[in-house]
Amino acid sequence: MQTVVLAAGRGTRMRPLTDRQLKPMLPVAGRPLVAHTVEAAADAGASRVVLVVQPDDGSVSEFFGDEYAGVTLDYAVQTEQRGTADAVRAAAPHLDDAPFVVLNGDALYDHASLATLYDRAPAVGAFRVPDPSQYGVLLTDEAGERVTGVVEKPADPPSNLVNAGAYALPAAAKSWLDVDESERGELEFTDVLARACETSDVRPVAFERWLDVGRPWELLEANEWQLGELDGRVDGAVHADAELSGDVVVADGATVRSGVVIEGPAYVDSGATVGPNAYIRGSTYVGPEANVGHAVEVKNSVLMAGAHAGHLAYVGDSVLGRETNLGAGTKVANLRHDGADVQTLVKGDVVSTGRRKFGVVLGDGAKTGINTSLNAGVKLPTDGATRPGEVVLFDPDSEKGREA
Ligand code: TTP
Repeated sequence: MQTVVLAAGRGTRMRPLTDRQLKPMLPVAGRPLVAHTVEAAADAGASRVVLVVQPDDGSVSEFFGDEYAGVTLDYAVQTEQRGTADAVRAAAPHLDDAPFVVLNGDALYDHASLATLYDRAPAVGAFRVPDPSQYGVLLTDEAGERVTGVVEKPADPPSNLVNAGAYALPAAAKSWLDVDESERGELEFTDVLARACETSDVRPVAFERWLDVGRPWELLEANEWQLGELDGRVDGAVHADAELSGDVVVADGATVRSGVVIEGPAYVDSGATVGPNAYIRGSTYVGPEANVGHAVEVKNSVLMAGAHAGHLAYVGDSVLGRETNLGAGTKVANLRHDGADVQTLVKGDVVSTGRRKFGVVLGDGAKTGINTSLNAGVKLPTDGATRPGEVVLFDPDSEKGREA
């Protein structure tokens, strides 16, 4: 079935990581987040994919070209980020007069569940979460076999089945895309779904696994998921006395020096260097040209392209943006003494990450002075810097960060 993948969002909740990179292009286990969406679609039965992209961005088309994972790709430009219905409207001229699937390009889907969605059209992907109040919650008939609507962020959720941003709709839905602005000022695809529910029996397809990647710790979770599915392979240079265990990928052009211990799952991407005497463990991605140097321990973290932790550092449960640099002796806290889940700021609000272990987020180009200590949940802005010996307890420039 022809499939629209939405990749033109602003990614404001993912800041500062999205200041210079598009959210769909953030790395997940060695390729962009949206590549996982396209692969899932291809596996599930997409005949052709229309990617909706931002006007001045070539990064998506540069990565994919006109064929990927065995499917042909087309690009539709959404000129202004007015909402998901508007994004699909941009794709409409590229669609044949036939049923189509719409997928958010910033989520991970399990392939088998997605295949069920394709088979059962008209249908909407659903996922059970413990606290649905922050999601669009699906309303169904009593038997749970037909979707009757969606309520956004309900105070009193009618069920714990949330909208997974995956829709298989009839051809007629192409003419329902002129929706009114919602309360939050967007043109929402859920209004198109509501119309589909009025005119046909839209089935909920419960996904076994699904992850919406909207906030920085969800990028860690996406990497945890996808690194966990890797088969180890060594294409790069690994010193004879380095110890690799579990599934570890050392890509072509990567170097693992002497005395290094890597406990997989882990991925050391092309051009990256690790060691000598470094320790990498637990779902860690070391991006292209990144460096993990002598006496550096990295646990469960994402180091994007060109990130450097050269000497004597600890990085746990953290995301380091591109071309970041940690001065010698930089330490990251990733656990609160009271054992509570780590909180962080998202668009100025204090939010729980739902994780007992969460470290820091560094925007592209951020640098720490030697012996910097970074508290759990701290974010350094794009190109931000700390002084030598600085202790960063709260997000810089944010009084509210103190509450976290
Ligand atoms: P959202 O996650 O709702 O929006 P976003 O990605 O812009 O992130 P944030 O809320 O943090 O600013 O979007 C869901 C999907 O739809 C996602 O894959 C991006 C895509 N999208 C578009 O393609 N165009 C749009 O105008 C919007 C709002 C979203």
